[in-house]
Amino acid sequence: MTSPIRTERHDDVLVIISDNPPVNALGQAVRQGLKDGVEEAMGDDAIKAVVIRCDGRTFFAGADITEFGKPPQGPNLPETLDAMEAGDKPVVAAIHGTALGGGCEVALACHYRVAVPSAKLGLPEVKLGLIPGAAGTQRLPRVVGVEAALPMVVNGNPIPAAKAEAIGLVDKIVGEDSLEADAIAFAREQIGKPVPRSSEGTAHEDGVKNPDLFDEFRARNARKIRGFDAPDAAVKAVKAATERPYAEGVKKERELFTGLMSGTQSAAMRHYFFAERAANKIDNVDPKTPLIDIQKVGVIGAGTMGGGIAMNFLSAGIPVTILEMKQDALDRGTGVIAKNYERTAKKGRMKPEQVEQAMGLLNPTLDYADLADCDLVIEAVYENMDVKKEVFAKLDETVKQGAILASNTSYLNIDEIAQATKRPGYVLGLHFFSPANVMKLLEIVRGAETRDDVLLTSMKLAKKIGKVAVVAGVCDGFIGNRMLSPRQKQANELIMEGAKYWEVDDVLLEFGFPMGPFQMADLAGIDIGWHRDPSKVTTIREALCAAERFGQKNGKGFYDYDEARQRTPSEEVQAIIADFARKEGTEQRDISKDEIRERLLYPMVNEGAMILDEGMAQRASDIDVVWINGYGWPLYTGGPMFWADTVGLDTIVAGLEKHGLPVSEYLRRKAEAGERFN
Ligand code: 3H9
Repeated sequence: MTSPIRTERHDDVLVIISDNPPVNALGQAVRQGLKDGVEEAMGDDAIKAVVIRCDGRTFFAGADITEFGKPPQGPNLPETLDAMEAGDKPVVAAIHGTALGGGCEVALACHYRVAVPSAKLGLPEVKLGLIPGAAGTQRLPRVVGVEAALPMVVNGNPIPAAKAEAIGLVDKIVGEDSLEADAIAFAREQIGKPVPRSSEGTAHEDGVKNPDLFDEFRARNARKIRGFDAPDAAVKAVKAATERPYAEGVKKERELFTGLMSGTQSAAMRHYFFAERAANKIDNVDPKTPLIDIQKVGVIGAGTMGGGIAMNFLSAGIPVTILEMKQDALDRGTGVIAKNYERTAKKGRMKPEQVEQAMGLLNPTLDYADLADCDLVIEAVYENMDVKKEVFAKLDETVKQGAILASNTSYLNIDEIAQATKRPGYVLGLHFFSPANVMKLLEIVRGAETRDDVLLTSMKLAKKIGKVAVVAGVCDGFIGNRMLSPRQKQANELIMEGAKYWEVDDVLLEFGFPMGPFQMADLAGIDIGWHRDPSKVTTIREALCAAERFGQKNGKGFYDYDEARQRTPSEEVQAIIADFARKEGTEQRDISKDEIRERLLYPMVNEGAMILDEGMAQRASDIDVVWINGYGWPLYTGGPMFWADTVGLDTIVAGLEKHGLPVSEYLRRKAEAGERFN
């Protein structure tokens, strides 16, 4: 097999080039080639300097994740990089694209780094449940200081070249189209000078002088990193750089890295990495199918959902015509959009001119005729089949042929909606999650007749507006809400049987969800859909409304809220629940946290199994992507189906049986065969 690494001589400079598509991951052959290239340079007196660069779309984007978990094959990255740094001939990293993880560590082991303006550098290992493992946590703080290194290592977000230059990670920004020539010239300028070695840098002394930096950073990021093991290890590793000599720090990094690599969190997060990419692929659809050009989008309904949906496109520079029935609703809707943008600008996440640009692309209207030239129209009106059918029939008449008509319904039958038009092939579901301008998930619901180009175009568009899209089949609640339903049912039954509602919430919080069902109800408003008659009380929710407990909005719902919105369980509510149980003849008993967890989560796995069996999700990992992005399922468990694999499907089946809950044939079969979902 030919090596992905080649060398080219430019007089006294040796250029080592990697060509390992798609992202120049540092697999075994690349590491071997790099090692050989460095040896070639060091052993040749005619070579005075070295440049390392990559062909294709990016500098090394990190270690090859597909090698993780397999027996290691030498040479390993740390030893390759140590040999490179140890030499006296200047080595220059010439960076374009994204120098990530191990790739950033290659750059750090080089004596110098030059980058094109569009390049990005980062250590995203925490997003895979890891920390850098080739001395990145020890070299980086010695180059840029602890204060600049901590967010890079602990949060894992890449930084642009200009910022990298500002903190001293990049020595020079070079021409976007002249990277190699500029890097060779730069390398030549360094010949004869003593080489700066990152491992000998002193910038980390900011953390030696002020060790409080670490605790302060932890406190500032507490919410973001709750439950994750890797960020904590990342802080420890950077701290080691300030407390120990370099070689000792590297040892500490290795120990932490190895611990994480063998743990379940990293396995789960690596699973998620590939799951998100797999979700992009649609079975039985030729990826080369020509796409429909989307220049202009229409949105029906300027309420919370419609407004949020519109913002996605406006922010991506796509004009939106938004339609309402009445002028005041239209004005209210556009006002909310403007306010949301202003708030974002105030937080510094958008420039005023960007707000102006986005708002300039918004065209509010009361007239269906204004939607005629849209390429895609998304309906976000009231969840009622008759209303939706009426809207789609009208859209079919007004909007040009060849345009896509989508419904944002969260559970209604897309095929039935499509039949209201004469173009069912152009109809599909685009199910956004609230707040639609923030939440990453988009369920793309494929109707029986949805055309391949309509589906592929929607997938591509989702990526353009920054969404993570998953294809779902037509069934009640699609993937996400369909699985939420058995959890909600259990939550309600548990509190009737004696579990405290705050314990139900706490079990999910402890599991890693941002909130439980009763906190969620308080946040959304208990009175949603209430008939407003306090004398008619047939459910716990109605009883809460009758007692004027409407949720967070009036300071009391399931919980009592103080001014800082801190929740305290309410005795009044507990009495209401107990009263209901008595009236229904349900005997209340103590229920353990284990039982609560099993009864909430196992039925979801069972529903997920049925979704798979019916072909409503293309693959188990798609279900994981839905729940992680749309419902706060903790990423570090890999999603419901991956988590079920780690628990063991036989344990899930036994748990369901123990609690008298249904077990689908598919789940039982898989458990009996000792199989996994993923
Ligand atoms: C590390 O470095 C640990 C070290 O510290 C330890 C050393 C001892 N490996 O995302 P895309 C595949 S940990 C293998 O669609 P984009 C990806 O699966 C690593 N494969 O493209 C996909 O395959 P497919 C730290 C990889 O342009 C294809 O490449 N590095 C890797 O939207 C295209 O990917 C990271 O965490 C990899 N490292 O985004 C960076 N990376 O076509 C991870 C990608 O079959 N990567 N693939 O579906 C990324 O963030 C993005 O891929 C990147 C490109 C920004 C590079």
